[in-house]
Amino acid sequence: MSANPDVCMGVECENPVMPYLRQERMPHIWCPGCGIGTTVNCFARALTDSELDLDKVSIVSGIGCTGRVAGYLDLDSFHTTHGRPIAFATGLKLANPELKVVVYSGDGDLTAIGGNHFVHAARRNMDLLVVCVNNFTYGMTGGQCAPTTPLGAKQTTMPYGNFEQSFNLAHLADACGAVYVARWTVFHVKQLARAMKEGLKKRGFVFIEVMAPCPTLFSRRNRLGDGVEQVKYYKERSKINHEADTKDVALTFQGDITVGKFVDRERPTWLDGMNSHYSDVFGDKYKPYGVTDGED
Ligand SMILES: Cc1ncc(C[n+]2csc(CCOP(=O)(O)OP(=O)(O)O)c2C)c(N)n1
Ligand code: SF4
Repeated sequence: MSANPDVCMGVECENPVMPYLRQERMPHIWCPGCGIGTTVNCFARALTDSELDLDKVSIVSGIGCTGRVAGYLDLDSFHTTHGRPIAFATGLKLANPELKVVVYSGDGDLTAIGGNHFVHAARRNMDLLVVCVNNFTYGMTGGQCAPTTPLGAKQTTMPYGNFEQSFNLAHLADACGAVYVARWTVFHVKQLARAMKEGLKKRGFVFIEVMAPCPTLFSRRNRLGDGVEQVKYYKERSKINHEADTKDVALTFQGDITVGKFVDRERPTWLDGMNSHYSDVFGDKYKPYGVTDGED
């Protein structure tokens, strides 16, 4: 019997997510109603469904509330410095191409301080699955304005409403060359788990944006209610459109939300490009590096 059984209608059953968590790290730091935990649940289900050898899956986070994910998952986990998870993950992948390397971090970590690494890893088609929990704010440090904060939303550093243009992350990833780009919310748990599974299986730079509530900071400052209210908003205002052009899916403050798998294409990964280039230059003298990289 499991050490952590749930009781459901009088029957003890193990929560399927438990084996993926480091029990000794519980309780977690996330606030009630925070959306990050829901994304972790989806990711654990995706790991099960992917049937990958977990000894060959690594997870890398930066700093932030979302950055805690790596520390809670019972994988080879790396909790790196703010803005650097993609740089770290790139090194990890190139040192050991057999690994499936997942970057799991917040919108600030990945696209503010880490924005440079983000655009170049997408351009190079580095073989990484990047999951970005977008709560439109810097949660861990008290709710400052992020590159994703929609126009008009209030933040500690924008008390009269944000006047800066925000990033459309899906379009950014697409324009830089990501081979897979999807957006879901924490209301869309089935679709999110499926996207994560696809992302785990796909070679190249995969970007999955997940809209998630930060009730403690973003919602409170903007008087949007608790986490459940935000999930209701996601439910009511989301429209699935897999065909959408990413330039048309920008998010606005409490406006309509386009979700779906926007991009799914093939392009040589960075390692593919290097191997093919040096094979052309050096012929048989060159031994391709990491050729079993990511094969199912
Ligand atoms: C070099 C550096 N600059 C700033 C910080 C402070 N800091 C820690 S987390 C964070 C922002 C986190 O926001 P986000 O990545 O959106 O994650 P969230 O907490 O919302 O999940 C900042 C600015 C830091 N730790 N290191
Ligand atoms: S501050 Fe916001 S993002 Fe951080 S744990 Fe709390 S609700 Fe989640």
